[in-house]
Amino acid sequence: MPRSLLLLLLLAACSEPQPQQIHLSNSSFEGTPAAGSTPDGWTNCGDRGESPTDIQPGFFGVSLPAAEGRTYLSMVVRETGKLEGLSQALPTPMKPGVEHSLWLSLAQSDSFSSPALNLEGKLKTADFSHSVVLRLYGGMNPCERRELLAQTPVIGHREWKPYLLKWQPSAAHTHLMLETFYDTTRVQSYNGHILVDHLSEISIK
Ligand SMILES: [Ca+2]
Repeated sequence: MPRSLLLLLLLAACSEPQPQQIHLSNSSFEGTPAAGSTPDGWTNCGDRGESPTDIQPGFFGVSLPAAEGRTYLSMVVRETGKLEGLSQALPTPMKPGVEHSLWLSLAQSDSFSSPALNLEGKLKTADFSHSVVLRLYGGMNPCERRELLAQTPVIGHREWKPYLLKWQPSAAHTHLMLETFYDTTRVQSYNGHILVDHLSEISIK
């Protein structure tokens, strides 16, 4: 083989386009609206003994139309310290040390009341209208919080707004997890919620 042809073949191999996007499964959380239901494509990461996230609208006083498609996710934090989350395996791993970004739509419902175990262990209707944040984690297994990748601001607005999250993973994570967390400016744990819809693909620079 002539050396010039070999060089061309080598250059072509080196310039083979690498995947620059990671597509998520059911990134718009479409499904049949139901309380305590995990959308197709996602794995529930909530604590045992607590109900999973909800497919909205239509439950606990949530009536906001979807930001995209027909349905979306509601996730809570509980005064008992319990969080809600879900995860999925990525079709290709993240790239360590490279900037990743993802858009998503976030909102809060005017009202959100749900039966919940209180600090005394009794089941009572509780007010979950307080604001929370959403965290993104990377991991090598379902529901693994190996690395905190990004966190949203505290979400208190009642209409959908787009947010861009950016991170540089330290490892080639194979799983992405979403989980609620408290507004850490509040002193005590509390009941709160967030509405989540329309995740984009993960873009890699
Ligand atoms: Ca949707």
